[in-house]
Amino acid sequence: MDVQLTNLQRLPRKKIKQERDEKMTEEHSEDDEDTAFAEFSNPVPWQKIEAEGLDCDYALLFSKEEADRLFKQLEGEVVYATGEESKVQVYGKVYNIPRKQATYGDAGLTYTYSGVTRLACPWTPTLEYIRDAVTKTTGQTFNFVLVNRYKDGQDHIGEHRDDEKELDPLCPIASVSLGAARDFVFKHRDSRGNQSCRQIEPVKLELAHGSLLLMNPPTNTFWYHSLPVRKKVLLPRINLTFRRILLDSKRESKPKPGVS
Ligand SMILES: O=C(O)CCC(=O)C(=O)O
Repeated sequence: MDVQLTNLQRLPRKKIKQERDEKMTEEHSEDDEDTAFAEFSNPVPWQKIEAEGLDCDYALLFSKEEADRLFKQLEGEVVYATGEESKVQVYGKVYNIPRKQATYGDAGLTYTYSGVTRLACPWTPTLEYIRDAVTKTTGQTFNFVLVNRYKDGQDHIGEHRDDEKELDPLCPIASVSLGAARDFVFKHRDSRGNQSCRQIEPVKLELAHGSLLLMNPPTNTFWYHSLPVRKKVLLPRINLTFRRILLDSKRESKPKPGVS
């Protein structure tokens, strides 16, 4: 299924939040009212993308001019992992990754994926600015971001799910794209590879410069995602996936979204 990103909708959760804000204004002063509405100072038109167990929202968050500026600033600010730090482990074997990666976030946070544990570097001003823009638009807060830089269409990321135990299962993963537009493919876990037990159409999107894709629960339980090789893409792209990592005390009792 190729999703045409033309049919614009508003996020249902935003309406709920606005209703809550209306209630708050009955009880609080005018100053509080301003603060409550400032939270949603960046309304955007959303496209809903749904399939069995897949729930995403897509929008253009930044204008071309602003996205150009943010891309340039990130090129000057983000320090990518090198050497041993830039490798991952799959079934005990160490691999170079076909892109560059960096991790930023709140002090002391770590994130373990593909057999490696990464410590968050302190937020840069631009990452903080983008994180806050995502929060203003979605009402969700994030304490960590994984940065992936693809130098051109040869760089890619294979099929995987973002379902690590330290992620808050109730928080969407917010994916901001800057630079070259790239295809992005979701595949249902039951319809992958030789052992697939069902035929479920993949969901294919193109992630534009300045866009925001929200992967809401339980998407990452049922669907793998990837950014395939596209040899015709000659320009770089930076992707930021904002996440909420559970603090140690909350990790033990993690409920699984969509699984009863
Ligand atoms: O670059 C992208 O759009 C995908 C990144 C991704 O899959 C991830 O950070 O888990």
